[in-house]
Amino acid sequence: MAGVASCRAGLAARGLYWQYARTAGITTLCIQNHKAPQRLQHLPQLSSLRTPTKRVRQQGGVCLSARAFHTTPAAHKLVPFILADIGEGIKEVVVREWFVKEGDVVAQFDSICEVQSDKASVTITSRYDGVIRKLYHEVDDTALVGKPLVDIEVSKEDDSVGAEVQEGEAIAVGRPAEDTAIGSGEFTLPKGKILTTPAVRRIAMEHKIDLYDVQGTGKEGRILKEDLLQYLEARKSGKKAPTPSAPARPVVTMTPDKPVPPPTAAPPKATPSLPPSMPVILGEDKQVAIKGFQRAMVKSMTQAMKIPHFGYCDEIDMTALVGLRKELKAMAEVHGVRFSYMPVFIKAASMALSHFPVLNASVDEKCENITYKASHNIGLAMDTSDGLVVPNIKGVQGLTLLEVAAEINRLQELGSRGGLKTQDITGGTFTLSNIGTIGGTYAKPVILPPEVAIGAIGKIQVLPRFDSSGNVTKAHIMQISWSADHRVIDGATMARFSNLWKSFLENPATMIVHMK
Ligand code: CAO
Repeated sequence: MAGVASCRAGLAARGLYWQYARTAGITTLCIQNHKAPQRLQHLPQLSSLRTPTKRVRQQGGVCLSARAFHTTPAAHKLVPFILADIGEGIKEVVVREWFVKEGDVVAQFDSICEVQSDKASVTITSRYDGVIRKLYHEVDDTALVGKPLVDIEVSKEDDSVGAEVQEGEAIAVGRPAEDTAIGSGEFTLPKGKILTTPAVRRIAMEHKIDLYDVQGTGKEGRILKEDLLQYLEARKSGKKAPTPSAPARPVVTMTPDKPVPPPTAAPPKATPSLPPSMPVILGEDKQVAIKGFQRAMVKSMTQAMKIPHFGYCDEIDMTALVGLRKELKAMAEVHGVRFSYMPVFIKAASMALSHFPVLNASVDEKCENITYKASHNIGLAMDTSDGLVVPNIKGVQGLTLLEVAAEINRLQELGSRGGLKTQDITGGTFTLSNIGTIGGTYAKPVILPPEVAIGAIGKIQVLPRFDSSGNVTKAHIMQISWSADHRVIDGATMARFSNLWKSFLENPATMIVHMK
């Protein structure tokens, strides 16, 4: 009895595989469906499957040319699918979800699983075709980089074996024109090139969506997951989904012809709020492994506490900004952007950093070198259902307030569903933590190494203050608590930076005048 050869790409994509048996010089070819493993076709007495004219007719009515098959005895092999280095020094990940089970047929770019590192979540996809034979981990297990995730049975001729990709880069998918779906119930991806990720392709297939109908808003028209979800949502609600010829996303530019509604009603929240707190009653002690983002916190905060922190606090009179924010919020709403105070805090920080570049810097582990960072990649501490995570907004120095707000919206949306990617979370150069959205006045923020400074923002409160004539007035007051690496930042620098940041917030007109 000869071995079983796994299918080539075309068959695998259809959920089919082929196998042959050779007994007493007689070769038998079978095409089988893994999902419903009944025998579809049986061709006795084939001595050579290389015969170009042989055609195998499936009972379901589909023709497949036998020319596509190459047969050599024992043409299959079992390959451990290794978790490749996913960069950023990540050594281990937690398996969050499996997209395959043992016995499943996978084709190139099919999602294998979703893993979470201590920095972000990543979809692991296959680059070759085969049958999953073994899963090495349960959900929530820790998987090590360089060790197998799954065993896949592949054809010996598959020269792509050993390669795997993560869903970070968009991948061009498309089928050659001659590819057709099997059976009337099957769905085929559109022909030609579509730029998207494997996860998007999988969702599209599950929901029978023609990706050509979906507006891609990513770089060079790539279809992002949000685009597809938006399309699905529109389809469900019966609304017309944006088509590729019409922009699907709010264009973040100020257009003078658009009427700006008066700053009155609060817009509905774009992101789901966290569930209300419930008392937790534990019958007995419970030990839980520290994983995911919490693991990141252990590492970075342990490292951070080796840094001598310098603390500096002040209060900001936000009265003028509270008024202006109402207008900005209404303007942003026209563009589909939710506008809180955070974009102003972040943009003002960037403007102040331009005057104090030593605060937008990083130091090496032994603190022997300091690198002044060209880009202001400002991190914002984010409270998510997965815990604290600090994504950053890249190149704030070149962004408008509205663009900063749109980016915060995007990061919050991703953060709320554990979808932040490595690129969102790495490369920060300075951090702000707005704990005031939850409460509190002062904080003692801990620097996120290798950065050198961080600010914690308190809650805006209405408090009595004296005006310039000595009269008591109602003011909107907010506290700021800075921490800086005292090995490289002196108190005077921190105070001067804070004064400048404060002046932008207290007199927003000065900020507008100096904004580039
Ligand atoms: N004081 C009072 N109200 C504030 C505020 C402050 N300091 N900052 C923001 N708000 C308001 C916002 O304007 C918004 O009100 P509107 O609906 O009227 O606009 C509301 O609070 C909720 O804001 P938000 O949280 O949705 O958005 P944001 O941009 O202000 O903040 C983010 C985003 C990510 C910073 C915030 O959601 C968050 O996670 N904060 C917690 C950060 C944290 O955990 N820090 C500790 C780190 S150390 O463990």
